[in-house]
Amino acid sequence: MGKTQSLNGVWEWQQEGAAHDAIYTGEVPGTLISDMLRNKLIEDPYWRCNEYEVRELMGMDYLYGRSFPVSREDLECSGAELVCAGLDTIASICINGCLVAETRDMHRTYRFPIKEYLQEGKNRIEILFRSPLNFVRKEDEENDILYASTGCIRGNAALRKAHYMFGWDWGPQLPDMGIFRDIAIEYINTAKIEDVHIRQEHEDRDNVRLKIEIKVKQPFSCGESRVGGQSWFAEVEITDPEGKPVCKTVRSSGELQFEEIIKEPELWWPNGLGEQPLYKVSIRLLDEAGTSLDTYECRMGLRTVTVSTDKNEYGNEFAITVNGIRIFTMGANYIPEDNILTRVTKERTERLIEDCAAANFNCLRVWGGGYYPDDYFYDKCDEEGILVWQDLMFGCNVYALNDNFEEDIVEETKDNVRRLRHHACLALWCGNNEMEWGWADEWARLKGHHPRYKADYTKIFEYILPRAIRACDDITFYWPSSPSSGGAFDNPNGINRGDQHYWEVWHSGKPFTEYGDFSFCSEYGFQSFPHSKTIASFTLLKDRNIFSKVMESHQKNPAANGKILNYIADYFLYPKDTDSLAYISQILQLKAIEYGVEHWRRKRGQCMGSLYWQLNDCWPVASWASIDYYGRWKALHYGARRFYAPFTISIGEEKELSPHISYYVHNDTREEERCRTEIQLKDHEFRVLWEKAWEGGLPALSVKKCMEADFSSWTDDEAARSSVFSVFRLYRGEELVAERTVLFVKPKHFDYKAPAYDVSVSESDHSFHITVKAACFCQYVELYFKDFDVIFSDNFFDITSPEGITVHVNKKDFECHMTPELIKENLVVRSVADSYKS
Ligand code: BMA
Repeated sequence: MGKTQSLNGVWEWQQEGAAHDAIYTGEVPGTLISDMLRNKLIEDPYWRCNEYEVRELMGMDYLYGRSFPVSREDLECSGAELVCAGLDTIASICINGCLVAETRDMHRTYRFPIKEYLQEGKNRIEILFRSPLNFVRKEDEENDILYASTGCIRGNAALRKAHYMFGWDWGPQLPDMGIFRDIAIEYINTAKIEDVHIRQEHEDRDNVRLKIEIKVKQPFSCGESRVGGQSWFAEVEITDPEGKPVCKTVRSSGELQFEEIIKEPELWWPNGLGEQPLYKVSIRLLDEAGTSLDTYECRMGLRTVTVSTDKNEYGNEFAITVNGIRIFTMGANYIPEDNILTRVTKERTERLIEDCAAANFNCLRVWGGGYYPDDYFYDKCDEEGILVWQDLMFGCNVYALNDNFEEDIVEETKDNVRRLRHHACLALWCGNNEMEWGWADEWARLKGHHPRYKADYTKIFEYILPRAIRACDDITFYWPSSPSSGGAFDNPNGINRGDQHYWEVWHSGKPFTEYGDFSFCSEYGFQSFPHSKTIASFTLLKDRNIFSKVMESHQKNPAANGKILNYIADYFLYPKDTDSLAYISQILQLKAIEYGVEHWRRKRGQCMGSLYWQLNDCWPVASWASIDYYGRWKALHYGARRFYAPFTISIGEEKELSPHISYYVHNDTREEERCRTEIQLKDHEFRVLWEKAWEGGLPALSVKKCMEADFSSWTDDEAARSSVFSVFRLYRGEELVAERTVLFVKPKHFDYKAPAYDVSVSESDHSFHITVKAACFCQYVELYFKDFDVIFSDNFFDITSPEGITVHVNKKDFECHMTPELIKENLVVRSVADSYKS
């Protein structure tokens, strides 16, 4: 192909039109806010209320520049392209004083021919970033669109920049800017691989046919196509997951379509349903003499994925179908991991996805109000078996279609579809977040808009973008919006077709016992405060009251603090301090989501998926996330590990607090399971009052009601009702697989005793084992370390017997050498009773 000259590294930058002429250094890839922080020009925007001051700095223009050398040989190339993998967002690019291009879309990869601007010796590139804040403010003044999502600056829909950067109901208004991905010059001397498209055809169980199409770019001046010229060969090599060669084929120019059969394929499965074997496809482009001109490599998981919308007895199912098997989708919605993009790293993203797999997720929805994640996000999802529901980057906005907008959205979609289409994890493309629903149900804030915008909606999401996708990926399922019943404003959030967003619990304040029957709940959620340690990261001691200015600023849903208190009033006693309030809010969040998930899993068949809102945070904040900004698992994430376990149990009350209980076993694996379950009724000092057991087989991909019980003879008595509980256990052989408990009164009326916890710690080669015992029944026992952040094998658990619970911690989770004594010293244990008793 030729040489690639990276322009990453140190750049200079300055504010345009500033009263001073200070020039600072910056790091590329990077962002303005990161560079301001590095130069100590601002304080951290996440600290207290710094957000607003830093936001206003985004109301200026900034010039970035650097010099770079070009040699005589470089100039002898037949073409040179400037390749920008991510420019955020409104940028004018000049080389040696000449305007090369202007950009306005952070989701695109730009390639500009630049040979004519280059000179031998020293060259200078300058990129002027115009203020995104001014752009959207001006747009808002000039256009007739009145809608923006809660917390988001109006006018943002007109700019192809991640919407959340302008604020959301969980995110700050910090529309940063800069060269946030690689920037380089490619000198083209010889033919190069321009594009590779691989399709899988699963003929039968024993054969997968890979159809590989290679597009080669000729070494003529960029943009020109000329027939003839050099001849070349392409070599395709496929290796199996163990690295052994499966096949190697060479073809000459003119016939760059390969078909390879992989015999006895090792299939890729989502997490919980099988392994994730990855084959490797390597392509080399060679000249006649056998010299390598260019290479391409990708990993492939062999699988089919589609979404079944077949009719069923309720309406139409919505079931992600992998290798012909309809799976019950379990996961959450992913939002961008930060407002300051330099803080998103491969390590941090990989850890987040490992945390999803550890909590038994098999899917993430990449929500449309952000930006397309980096390749390493999808690589990790391939490895961990996390299917990706990929929204296109549109959400909660009114879009005006014009020529520039159309060009950008088509090109950005093609760029990203080409980049992502080979990933095993890719399950479906989805047009946008909630806009079909908004138009169809005439959301109050959409009323009064000119009808052209509704027509533009249809053109964009039901014609222009599906066509752009199909041009690059004719296999992956396309869904016009979320929620949707298939498009055309046909009852998008209808409960028995397509997917649903259910926000009556939370936004409408309904109790979580209201979770009804859905075909696939792709959004529903419940807020909580992050752990006190996270609160401490953005507050002074005096701020730590949820109604303080600082705390309210880190709570972007205006009605939320009141809602949390309301729901607490329903279930728990008034917490004694802010720390306990945060703890109780997390338990409520866990209870709320668990209630929904367990209900839908019991309705397996009618319902085929749950993706709760939301997995993560982009800054330290009170939100719907199950993992906070610093990667700390909230109670919900530990809960998810239990309620998303493929093989597990659940307790179904006839109605909340009823003594008539049904007990269920769930098997979402592909193997039949043999198991034993037992129910006990106990008092709070662990005395067994009644018990029953069941043993049997459970077919793959099924749910079964294994027992029922009527506890009314105990619970009729007022005093007994508030001191007995039922525990339900699942065993595989001798192994205790899962345990659930149920009360017959709300926790605020239960007669908890505040115990002295008996903690003992032992160690083995790689782990510490912490046993917590108590003399009485304890609920939602939380363990945390004052000075360390670790993931416990279980947390927010109940103690239901004198043996207590033993949890494990990986030694490598600690940054320093630990001993069982130090563990004991640093560990904090608390449960519900401690939240109100001092
Ligand atoms: C959903 C999302 C987001 C929002 C969340 C919580 O509908 O799509 O717009 O953050 O609700 O309100």
